[in-house]
Amino acid sequence: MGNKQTIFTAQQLDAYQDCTYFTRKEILRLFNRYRDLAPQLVPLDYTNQPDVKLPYELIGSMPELKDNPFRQRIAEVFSEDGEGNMTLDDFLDMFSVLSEMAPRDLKAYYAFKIYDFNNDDFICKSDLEKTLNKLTRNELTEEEVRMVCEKVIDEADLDNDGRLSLEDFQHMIVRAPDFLRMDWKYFNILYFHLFISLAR
Ligand SMILES: [Ca+2]
Ligand SMILES: [Ca+2]
Repeated sequence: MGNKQTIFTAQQLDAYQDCTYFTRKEILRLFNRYRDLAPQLVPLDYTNQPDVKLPYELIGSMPELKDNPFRQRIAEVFSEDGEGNMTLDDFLDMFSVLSEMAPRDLKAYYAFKIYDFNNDDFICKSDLEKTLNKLTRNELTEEEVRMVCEKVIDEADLDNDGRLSLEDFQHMIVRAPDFLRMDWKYFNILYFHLFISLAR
């Protein structure tokens, strides 16, 4: 077979290994998954860094994302264009942060960004309401959502400015040891339990 690895240069693969939690083999496997989403768009040669982006519709249809109520938001946060359309680098970043190997602080940082819907670096009441509505798939009444959000802010807002900074958020998730395991599957479930336990 010879050297079938002509997709990336050795330097490119080293760089991907340095900025993700993946081995070369895993990086190549993810490249293949990325390419399988649109073989007509993604070349087999990345050595000259082609300017390729896959549309959100393809990314959001992947098994890891398709049932996740936050799929669009996750793709937005990890995409350089902020609209969920992903380059290969964006794609590898997303899988890396949501992999088992990524440290808790990094997961917390991205979780914070995902729940900060209006990108103002704070999770405020309207962000929380959106989050909760997505988590419960609109099964709670407006009044229930409002109560839970108020309690969460009440509990977690350490500096009493009525919203959660990244620091408030990090303190909050320290109480949820399972947060470390946050990956595709646990991502929503844990956050939901955290919400409910804080609201009690
Ligand atoms: Ca916000
Ligand atoms: Ca605060």
